[in-house]
Amino acid sequence: MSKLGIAIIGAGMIGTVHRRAALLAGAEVRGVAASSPQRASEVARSWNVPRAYRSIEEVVTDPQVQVVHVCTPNHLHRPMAEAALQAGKHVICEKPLATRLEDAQALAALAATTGRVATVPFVYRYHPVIREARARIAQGELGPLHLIHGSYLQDWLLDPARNNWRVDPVLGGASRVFADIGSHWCDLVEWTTGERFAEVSAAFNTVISERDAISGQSFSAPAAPAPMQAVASEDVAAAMFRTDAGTLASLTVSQVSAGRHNRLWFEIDGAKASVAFNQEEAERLWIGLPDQRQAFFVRGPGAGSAEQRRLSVLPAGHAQGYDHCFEAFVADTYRAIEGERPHGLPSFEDGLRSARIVDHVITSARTRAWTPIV
Ligand code: SOE
Repeated sequence: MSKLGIAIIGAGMIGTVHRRAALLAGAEVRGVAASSPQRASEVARSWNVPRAYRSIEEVVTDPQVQVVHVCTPNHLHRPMAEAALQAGKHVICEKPLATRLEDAQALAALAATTGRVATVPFVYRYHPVIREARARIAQGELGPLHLIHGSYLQDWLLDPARNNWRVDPVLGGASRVFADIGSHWCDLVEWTTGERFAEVSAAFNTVISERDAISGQSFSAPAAPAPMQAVASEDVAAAMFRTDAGTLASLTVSQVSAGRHNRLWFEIDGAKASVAFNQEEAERLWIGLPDQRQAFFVRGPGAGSAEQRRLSVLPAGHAQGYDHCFEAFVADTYRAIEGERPHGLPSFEDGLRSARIVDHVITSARTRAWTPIV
């Protein structure tokens, strides 16, 4: 069988993650588009790929390309994904699917019309122990849920000298920390529990009111001092949810919490047992039991649910992490293109669901009111 040809639009941190995952899944990277034709040429040279695209038209008219990976800043997700779908390509579009709910609705509708495979990398679903937690909850091992709580904390924007396109609402969207990382937590918790958030009460805070000008660097401070810019997106957020089953949930999100680099954490407490997951220690799932008992389920191919074993590509004790999640997600997207139906593959419908939650979180934060998620 011939190799799947792919194009990557956007050559920042996440573009390189997509590239590696695509190569490992057996695809051929036909070309790359970047923030300028010159940058595209530089990246094409260093990736050793045949084409440096100068425009989205060049990407979507390349007959060698079957899948377009959209890895640009958020405001470009809709036009890029739309052009690719209209040209008959399959699409992997970075989250958030779009910066406005209407745009996410349009993309999900278009994907459904074209029938192409269209996925969004909510990749934390691909931690094997997440699959284990989901299977245990589905089998009733936790009993009815009593409470969900957690946080997603980072610190890469703690320093006011750091800035990034995500901070600018025009490029990143009206919400920053919630849309960027709160969205992952919500997707993960809804998917793991099978319950859906039905209403929300949220609050945002911008704790660093001015930052150095955007440097173009993703996760590093600018080399030279630049004039300060006012910040118009939130650094921290808190949200309370009630699910459709009546379970109360609370979430704290931050990009300014010193020492927390990418700590997505949640605990789900049921009538019979609890489970807790920490993305920074994703080799094990904590299980809390009555009568002073606790346990850990350790990731590995030798035990646990079928999905946990499928995604455990290394033996227990040989740590898997973020990259493996991404690789499994991209491989599953390509399997879907071949006609398979991989379990838990996050689609544009899931991207739309996320955009809907973010939209209502923003409304709740603005109005200071409990808001139904409809
Ligand atoms: C930056 O906050 C970021 O790279 C997010 O954009 C990703 O979605 C998350 O997985 C890790 O952090």
